[in-house]
Amino acid sequence: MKLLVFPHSHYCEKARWVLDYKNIPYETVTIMPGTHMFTVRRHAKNSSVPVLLDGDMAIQGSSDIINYLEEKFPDKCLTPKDPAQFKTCLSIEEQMDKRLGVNIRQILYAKLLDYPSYIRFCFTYPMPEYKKVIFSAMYPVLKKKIYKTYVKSDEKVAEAQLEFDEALDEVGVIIRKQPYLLGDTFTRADLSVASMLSLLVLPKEHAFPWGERVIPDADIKALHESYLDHPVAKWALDIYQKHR
Ligand SMILES: N[C@@H](CCC(=O)N[C@@H](CS)C(=O)NCC(=O)O)C(=O)O
Repeated sequence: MKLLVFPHSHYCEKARWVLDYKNIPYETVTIMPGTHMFTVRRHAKNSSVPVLLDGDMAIQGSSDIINYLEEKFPDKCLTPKDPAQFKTCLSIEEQMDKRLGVNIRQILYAKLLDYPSYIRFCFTYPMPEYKKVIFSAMYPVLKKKIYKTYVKSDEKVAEAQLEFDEALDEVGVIIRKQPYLLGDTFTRADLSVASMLSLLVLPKEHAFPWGERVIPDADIKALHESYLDHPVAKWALDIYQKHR
């Protein structure tokens, strides 16, 4: 199996975590942003990663990848069997992929796009030097594209910040009463929420070496630090430590 990824992407992290959790052998294929569209569209409908390639099959999207892996490798199951729990679990995953995942990407890109060497490290971390040079040459165009697609405007970033905080607090209410989002058992809902927060809490167990890179700006560092005492940030780090 092969997993097409951007190394730092939280959706890619979610898919990779499931593969690792279930001890499934696979190869990670890091693809170049920009030209990734051609690579990904050779296999799948949209241009987004993660995409899992298994023989002739291409599965796109982190949740569909989990569904596929749960069916093919039922050991170490991450999806509740009980119908009510199943519904709640998938609903948390779907909602938080958007309310935490989409919003944190928007908030961070709004600040990080002014730091090309940091962005280059995130996208090209395991690539050969010549690809890093190509990335730098493409960056002015990529920056505009990323801004237009994910950041949009200062007003939208302010809205994203409010939505993100609200979603984080909702997760906080659940985990105040119990160790995992569905009670006493680790499920794909926990794995998804912790993955969505990986960009914020920078866990050391993550496949991408956050620690090798100093956060490029005091303002961004302050943003990360302002969340470190949030119970959900602490919980996410704990989930990483126990299950990643
Ligand atoms: N809902 C999707 C979201 C995937 C996604 O947004 N991927 C981004 C990277 S974080 C991407 O590939 N962007 C480039 C593109 O869409 O062409 C999932 O869960 O996999």
